[in-house]
Amino acid sequence: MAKTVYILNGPNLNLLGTREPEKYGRATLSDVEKLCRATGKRCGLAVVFRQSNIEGEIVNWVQEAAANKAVGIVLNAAGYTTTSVSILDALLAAKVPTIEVHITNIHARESFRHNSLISKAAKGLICGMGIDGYALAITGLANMILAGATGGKAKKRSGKSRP
Ligand code: CA2
Repeated sequence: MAKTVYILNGPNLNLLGTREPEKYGRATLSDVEKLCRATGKRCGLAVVFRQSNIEGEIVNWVQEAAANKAVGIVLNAAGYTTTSVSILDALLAAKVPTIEVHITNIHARESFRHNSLISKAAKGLICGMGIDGYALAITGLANMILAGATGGKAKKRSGKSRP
């Protein structure tokens, strides 16, 4: 069975492509999902893609990812990034390698966006690369899994080029 990555999106990301395109671009959340599915396929990973405006739902999905032995989580916690101790605690308990993603460069924006609580539980952080950040995160997780750097056993490459 294919290894699975969970792609979790926080509040207001359902509005992508419909408002503030100068900040977040013109791609919709459905475009992001397509990009993640295509990238997952290229990397041999199954993709679970979700968005919620509700903090507890994101906590439940992090727990679900751990229960289902997901090999990784790509998380854009959006506005919960700087406030949610509950999502942080869920990630710390889940111990699933997590890449934090932000479409914009949070460090070039208002200072209240700088202090991510999520980063304390993240293996990596990608920000400012637009929606390509999601594809980079999935590819990075796939490479980490191949290299055995996520806590699992090292795997031999198939001889094909890197995903
Ligand atoms: O850059 C990112 O991906 C953010 O996580 C986006 C969050 C923001 O609070 C973070 O500081 C950085 C906001 C998501 C809201 O998304 C919208 C998309 C289109 C229109 C309005 C909001």
